[in-house]
Amino acid sequence: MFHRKLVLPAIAGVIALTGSLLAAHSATADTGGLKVQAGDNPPAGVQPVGAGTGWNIKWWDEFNGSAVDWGTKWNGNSSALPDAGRGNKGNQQLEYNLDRNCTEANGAVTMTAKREQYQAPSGTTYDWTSCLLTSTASGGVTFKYGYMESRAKLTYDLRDAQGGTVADTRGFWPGFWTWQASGVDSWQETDVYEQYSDRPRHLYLTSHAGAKGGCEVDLGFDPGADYHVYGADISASGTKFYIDGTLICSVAGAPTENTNIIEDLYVYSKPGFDPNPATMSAKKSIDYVRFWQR
Ligand SMILES: [Ca+2]
Repeated sequence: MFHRKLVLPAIAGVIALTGSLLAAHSATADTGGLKVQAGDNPPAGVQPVGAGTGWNIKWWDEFNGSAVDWGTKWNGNSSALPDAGRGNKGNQQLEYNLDRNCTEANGAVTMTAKREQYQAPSGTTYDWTSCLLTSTASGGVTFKYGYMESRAKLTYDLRDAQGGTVADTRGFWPGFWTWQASGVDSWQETDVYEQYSDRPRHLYLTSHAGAKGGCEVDLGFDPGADYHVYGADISASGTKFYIDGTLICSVAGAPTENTNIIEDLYVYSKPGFDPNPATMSAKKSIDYVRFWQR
């Protein structure tokens, strides 16, 4: 989740996920809609979408409760952000991440980015708040290899001060990624997806670890219109990126040290790509996060 000026050199090419490619994979394509289920457990024996079988689920959050599992599964601060783990203006981020901006209800956790002045304990003032989830809590998950998957609806529901819809979607930078675990002193990062919402259908899938590598994809759907499944098979021999069960690209990059999962909804500060002056809020919702190993 470093801004795209740093991401571009690792890009292998742009892949168009066209209608015909989606049709060819219709057996595994996600059909949308929030699939609310009883309890906080995934379906028995559930496998990653489209990434083979033989996986054992090791950790999950189905977000089917009434509050985020702060301190048990998740923490709201990460060592990736130098201002108390919650702000990182040096990385073109406008937001300070507060737990209160993550809410869990109706089978999903929703992150809300809000245009509001907030003074951090450091004294730095931010113009936006948002929130992040990272799996560093005592009942979280730390790993080097495995399959991580999230079913989510990316930047959506942009609103102005009167509560009206804002058509200009720019200014948001949601991601689902990993970051080096506590005590690891080397760059270990896998970005299962990054979206810059000025081009909402264009995602960046990147390994910043080991041999590195990544690709860009033009989706055949609007990822803010409904839920879709984003996953990565991270192994010693490389990383494979999947969307709705379709293998998008394989790269040689793979971590060499332990990592934790992060979900976020950053607010992007690059001039011309920052939020429309009318935009007061935006959302991202997550149906679940699941992690498997073989
Ligand atoms: Ca759910």
